[in-house]
Amino acid sequence: MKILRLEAIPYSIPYTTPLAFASGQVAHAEHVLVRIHTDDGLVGEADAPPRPFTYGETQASMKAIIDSVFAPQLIGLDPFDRGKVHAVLGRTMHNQVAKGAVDIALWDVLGKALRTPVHKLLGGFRDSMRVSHMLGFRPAQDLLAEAQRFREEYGISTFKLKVGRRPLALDIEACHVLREGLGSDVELYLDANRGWSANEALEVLRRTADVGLTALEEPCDAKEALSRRRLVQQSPIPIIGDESVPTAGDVSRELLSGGCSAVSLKTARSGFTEATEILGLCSGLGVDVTMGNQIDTQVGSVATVVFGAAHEATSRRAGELSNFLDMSDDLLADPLRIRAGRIQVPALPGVGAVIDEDKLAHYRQDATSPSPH
Ligand code: MUC
Ligand code: MG
Repeated sequence: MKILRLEAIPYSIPYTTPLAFASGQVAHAEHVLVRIHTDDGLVGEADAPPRPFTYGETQASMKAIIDSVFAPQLIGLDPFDRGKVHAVLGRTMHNQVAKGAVDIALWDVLGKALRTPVHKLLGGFRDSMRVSHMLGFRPAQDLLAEAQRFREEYGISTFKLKVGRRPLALDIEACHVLREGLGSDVELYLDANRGWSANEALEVLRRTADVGLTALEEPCDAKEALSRRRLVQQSPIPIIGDESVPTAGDVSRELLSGGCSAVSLKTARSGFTEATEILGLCSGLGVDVTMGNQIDTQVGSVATVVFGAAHEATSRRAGELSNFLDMSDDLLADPLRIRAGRIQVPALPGVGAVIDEDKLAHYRQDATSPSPH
């Protein structure tokens, strides 16, 4: 089998409830659907969500790097020769999200070629994952109402609250309002997206000591190495690295320098191959991992659940899988469902994200003719 052609299809779907957080806001899913065609007629697919404020990639840059740099080097390779594929991708620095989508699309090809769910190829540990929902910037009472609705409608009992880059009192108030309103059987943790200094983070941890938070994600920039290490040493709860740890090398640096004590794994920026390396590194070092959300569509959330449910260590904690609920529409032919707080792994060959072609035709932003490769 040989790679025949790559497509990078830009599309845009509006959010009904835009998500705002310390490092940005997302009101439209302006993503790229990556398709890899093989000479025996298989097509592998994956979603690439650019986060310019976090990784520097844009929808246009992802399309350009796939069309003009990755495609010419990958065409003609056998998708099973994963070492060759990754040597090619690794020659280009950065562009983690574009590489992640190419990697997942190739895994999709492998699963389809073997007529096997990729979830089984990766480990097949469970057939579903518990869901954690991410709450963006809103007044505290609105956040509580949203969390209560998600608990009642979907059975979700783990929430990640976005904090940072606004008065500390607002974040502290939101923590207390959520805990008082939701009771003690709900898990709450925070993500500041680099919106605080280490000292501010310590102050918030002191003033929320009675809230029972389970973790704090990316409190301040990883470049503030000394103060981050002090925060990790003094914090009573794990400090999760997220945007500071997109690659296995970054994970090594942050863990070994004491910049974080747990890791958020995101298939959107690490693909399945690098996510496997990161998972091995964390397991070997005895470090907890969480399956994170890159503000993913249903297509991206399927990839997260496929990887997360495949391993014991990634399915221990609830994965961030539900932000597609804030979108007005999606590309999946068979929409994802959250029941009793869980999402089921699709039992289909490949990754299992089947695209609705009418929806793609409706939301795609390019001409519908295939790209030159
Ligand atoms: C998160 O966990 O930080 C925000 C930016 C991004 O890349 O992912 C989200 C959620
Ligand atoms: Mg985060």
